[in-house]
Amino acid sequence: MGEKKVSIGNVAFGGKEIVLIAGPCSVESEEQLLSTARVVKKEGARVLRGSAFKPRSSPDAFQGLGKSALEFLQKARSETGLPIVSELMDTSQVNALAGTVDCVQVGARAMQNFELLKALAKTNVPVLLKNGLSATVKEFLQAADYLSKGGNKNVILCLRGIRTFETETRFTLDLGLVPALKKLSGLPIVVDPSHAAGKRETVPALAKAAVAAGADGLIIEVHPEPENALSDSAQQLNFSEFQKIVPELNAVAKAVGRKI
Ligand SMILES: [Mn+2]
Repeated sequence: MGEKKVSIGNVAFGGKEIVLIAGPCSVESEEQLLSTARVVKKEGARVLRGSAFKPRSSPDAFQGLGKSALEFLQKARSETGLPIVSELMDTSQVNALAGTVDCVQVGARAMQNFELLKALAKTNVPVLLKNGLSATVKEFLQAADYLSKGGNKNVILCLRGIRTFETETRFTLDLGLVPALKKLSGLPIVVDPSHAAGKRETVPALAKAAVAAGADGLIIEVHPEPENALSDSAQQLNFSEFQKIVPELNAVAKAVGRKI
């Protein structure tokens, strides 16, 4: 458990309870988001994820629905009661997101966008800060310092793996960093098995291993029809796959003295 608790809405991270954050990679339609929100809530997720603005490697890839996605997220929150987390990429989106969502996600590619971190430091919105694709632990913690030393102490670190020479998994996830980062930062640590794995069949094993390693939360991509998803199609779980892993995660959590 982290020394410091950080809450997204009324959901605390860093206590005995391990928090499941789940939802689609991208918000694609109202129905896609709402149907996913209902299922993940029923299975025990406490926070809903869904990106409105997408940082994509290719300019030809789906860039996100933007403002209308934020409206769908708010609708999903009012229907299910789940607080919402969504990603932002630059300072121009701070006002739109900080006033709308319960937590902003700073993605791997923005971890060293220092102007963005400085702008978020001036708000109180909880930040889910992902490690950069090739960031060292020191650089990751320095990015977190931009937020906390700038005035925003509501920081949750998210491990999503780094780029190595290995291509079998999308990114290489060093779970030894869960206890290391807790000790170094005292902050709650969330693990993202979806982006690390890059393919859905690897997600359950990484998720369970992360719980065993002491993660305070997991962020898992879930989509009604992953094969037709507009982003990260290969790694999103469908509803039955998500339903299947939750009891397994519960069992691992219990084995390490925690609960989901
Ligand atoms: Mn994704």
